[in-house]
This record gives sequence, structure tokens and C-alpha cells, in this order.
Amino acid sequence: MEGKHKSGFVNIIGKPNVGKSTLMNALVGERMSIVTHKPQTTRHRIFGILSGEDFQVVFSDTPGIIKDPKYRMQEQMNTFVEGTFEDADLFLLVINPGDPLENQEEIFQKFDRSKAPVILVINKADESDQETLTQLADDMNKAYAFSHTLVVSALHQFNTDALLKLILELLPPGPAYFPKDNLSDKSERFFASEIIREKIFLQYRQEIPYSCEVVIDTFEDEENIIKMHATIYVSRKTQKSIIIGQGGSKIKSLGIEARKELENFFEKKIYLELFVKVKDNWRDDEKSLKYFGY
Ligand SMILES: Nc1nc2c(ncn2[C@@H]2O[C@H](COP(=O)(O)OP(=O)(O)OP(=O)(O)O)[C@@H](O)[C@H]2O)c(=O)[nH]1
Ligand SMILES: [Mg+2]
Repeated sequence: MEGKHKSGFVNIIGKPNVGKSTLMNALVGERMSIVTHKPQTTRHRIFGILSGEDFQVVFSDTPGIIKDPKYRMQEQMNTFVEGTFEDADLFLLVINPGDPLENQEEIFQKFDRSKAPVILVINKADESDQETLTQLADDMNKAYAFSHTLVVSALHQFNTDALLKLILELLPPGPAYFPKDNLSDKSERFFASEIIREKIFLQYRQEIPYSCEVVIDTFEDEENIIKMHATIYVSRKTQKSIIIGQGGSKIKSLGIEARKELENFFEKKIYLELFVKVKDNWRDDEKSLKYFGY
């Protein structure tokens, strides 16, 4: 047993919206990272840990790399991605057919410097055809020496088992970095705030989801129920009334949707109270960003 144990950091990298979070959830087998159809859903680096008797894979879901950051928050999201170039034992570079990788040379240079092998993962295969996929794999492999290339559909879990098998083969020998029953490095409060943020992304349009941050003010885990107070911070006063909606209709349906998902996640009854506050231009404000964990 001892000496045969394998472990490593497997860092998932790619443009916004290519399916990184969906892929991590599929590989870990848990719904850990929030997923929406909108780009820039993930804002933090989130570990998803998969342990077996003789292995531990620490996946990192990361924000999509933003080509032209407009806010300090987006710069900080890119900084989270930078961190993942430093400590990887293995990279998964996720791309989609018809959505060329940006800053390609820069990313390849960082892979070279890191020296960790890179698996090219062509995701959303279900939306493409064989010819396109083969052509893309050929072109990409001319541009960089990927250790392997896999075509998958994270959404339909097509070929994700094969990818996991390959990851386990490539994993170096090493100890467990986390207790074997840990699924993530993040707290229950973090997951609760993410679930609420996911519902904001799904329910509101245009700039609203991008202007929101969610903080769990209180989290009381009682015997039969978890009671939470959460505050949604927006960056302008007008956004507050949009979040609330006429007669409170919007925030009411947000609360209902969020509570359902929280009950699934925590497998417990949830009492949720939502508040809305304005923090002017928080995305460019150093203090607010610190407070929100950026
Ligand atoms: N058709 C199809 N859609 C997929 C697949 N994988 C993910 N998606 C969808 O793509 C969208 C983005 O998925 P995410 O997992 O949030 O993508 P992401 O790369 O984490 O995005 P950011 O966090 O914004 O960078 C969602 O609507 C997913 O359901 C897939 O294999 N096929
Ligand atoms: Mg994501």
C-alpha cells in the first residue's frame, strides 16, 4: 500500500463558458461548482477532491481566462487562474469546437514553464461532428505537444470515464493532501453563496448577474433545519430595485429557487432570508473585493 499511493493537483483551464465547471462536477461525481449558460460564472478557484483507497485527485475549477479585464474583479479572477499554473501536476485544457482559444501562445508558454503534462479536452462534442473534431484535434496538436487529446461531452458524461482513467494513470506518486472524506477546500457558506449566485445568473439579465455578490451573514445548522441570512450586494442603486422587482416579486422567486437548490445540496430543510444592499462600484473597489474574498 504505502509508496503506491498517487496524488496530484489537476488544474482545469480554459476560456469562459467552455464547460470547465460541468467537467469538474462530472469527474468528481458531485455538483460542486455552479454552472450556467452565461460566461464568467465561476469567479474563484474551487477544489473538487476525489479520493480512493490508493489515490487522491485534487481538481481545480478555475474562472475562465478573461482576455480584456474591465474591472479589478476580473483582473483578480485572472490572478486566480495564474495561481493554477504554479502548482499543477497535470493540466486539463478545455476548448470547444468553433470557439478558438485566445492568448494561445501565452498559455502554451505557461504550460512549458510549468512542465506538467497537458491533456487537451475538446468538450461539447455533442454539438459538433466527427470531421470538425478531428480537424480541431489535428490543428491543436500541431500548435502544442499535448500529452493526450480527448473528445468529451461533460454535460452528457460522454468519455468522461475515459478521461478520469487517463488522469489516474498520469497521477504521480504522492500522499493525500486532504482528509479522504473532504470533497472541497471551501466552506458550507461558500457553497451556499454560490448557489444563490447561480440562481441570480439564471433569473436576471444583462449586467445584473455580473454586478452581484452574495454574502452569507448567518448560517445556523440546527437539528432539522439550516437557517440562513444572505445579503446580495449590487454595485448601483438602480440594480437594487431590479433585484427586488415589483412588490418584491423577483426576489421572492429568487428565494424560492435558491432554497430548493440549497435543500438539495445540504439535504436538509432550509430557511432563507435575503437582503439587498448597494456597495457602489464594488468590482473596482479594493476594500470591497477583499471583503468578498478576491
Ligand atoms: N452541449 C453541451 N453543453 C455543455 C457541455 N458542457 C457544458 N455545457 C454547457 O455550457 C455552459 C457553460 O458551462 P460551465 O460548466 O458553466 O462552463 P465554465 O467553463 O465553467 O464557465 P465559466 O465558469 O463562466 O468560465 C452551460 O450551459 C453548460 O450546461 C457539453 O458537453 N455539451
Ligand atoms: Mg465555471
